[in-house]
Amino acid sequence: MPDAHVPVIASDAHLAHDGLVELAGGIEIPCYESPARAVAIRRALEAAGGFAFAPPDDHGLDPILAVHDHALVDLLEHAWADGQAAGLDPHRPLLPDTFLTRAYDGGMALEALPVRRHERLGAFCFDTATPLVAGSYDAARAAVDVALTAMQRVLDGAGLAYGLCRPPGHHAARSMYGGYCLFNNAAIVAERLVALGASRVAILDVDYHHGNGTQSIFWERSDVLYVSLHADPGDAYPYFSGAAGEAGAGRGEGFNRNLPLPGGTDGAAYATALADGLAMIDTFDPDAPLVLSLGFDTFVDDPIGGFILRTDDYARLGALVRGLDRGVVALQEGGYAVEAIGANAVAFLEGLVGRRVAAPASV
Ligand code: OKP
Ligand code: ZN
Repeated sequence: MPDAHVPVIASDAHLAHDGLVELAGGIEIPCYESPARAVAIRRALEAAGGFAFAPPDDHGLDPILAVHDHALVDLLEHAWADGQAAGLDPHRPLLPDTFLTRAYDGGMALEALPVRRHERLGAFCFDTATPLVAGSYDAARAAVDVALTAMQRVLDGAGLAYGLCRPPGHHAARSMYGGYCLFNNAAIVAERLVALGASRVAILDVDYHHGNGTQSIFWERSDVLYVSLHADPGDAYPYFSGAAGEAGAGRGEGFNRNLPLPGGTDGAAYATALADGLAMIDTFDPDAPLVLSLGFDTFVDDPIGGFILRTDDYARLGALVRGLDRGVVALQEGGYAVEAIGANAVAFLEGLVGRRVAAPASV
């Protein structure tokens, strides 16, 4: 092995964030975003070797409050207990049923919203796929700590660190959760890098879905470039953002770059688009490590994705990102083919660090 072991930051707090069900198209189905995903990734990295696991350090609330409204944090912290105090079934997750959409003219002031926070959910949540249970808040806090600890490893000199975040983050906006995401791990890391002195931070998002939360958080910012490859929102979740023309506003105009791709996109077409995205980042010339929102729901067998990437493709994509020749804070986002997600993570990270993927001894 030419390289030192890659730091992998992981916490077991995610195990208690087990929402059991999501509502998809009005149907109650088992959560795609399950503890088994992170367990599978961890096992595969352990089996592959070359990865050094460590728990996260506690970074406190301040980095979260630099990105998210206090009201969202408060909601996620207390909605479960408020619901329990009101007599809700402890074996059923919280899912909002009434949504404060922008068509709701004359929306109530925060102070006027229901006092019991489980009755406020729909003012902060945009879909029915994101159940909350007793352990959700602690898991979300731990995922942020995982991300910030991975960031710190790279600042301390590791060329690459991987944060095994769960829940994922890229759909979470300043005052909105959803899309399986509670806090925006990648955005919190980017904002923290700025707070530590960076003047140009790039976020590259290769999850299958558009990171509407990350886009909106940095929409008017020129110091954080958001580049996202994702399924065309014309026929893919999250439907209402991710078009190529969404470029940012004000000082942020030009610093949001969406690269929507059609259903059926394969590894070769994806690599071409990724090279375009990497060129944008190279031109931007970040003065901080790259923040990588890393999803594997572009995989051919992903149950909710429509691309056809294969495990070998991820090694190639990782190698492409390696070509940027910058430090990388890789943070786990989506990927729901649990049987393959471990191999896909190993392939990508091996490519990213410049190691062969499971090369036979004879080669
Ligand atoms: C989270 B991440 C489409 C239902 C989509 C939510 C998907 C959240 C994806 N019919 N449900 O970006 O992987
Ligand atoms: Zn996704």
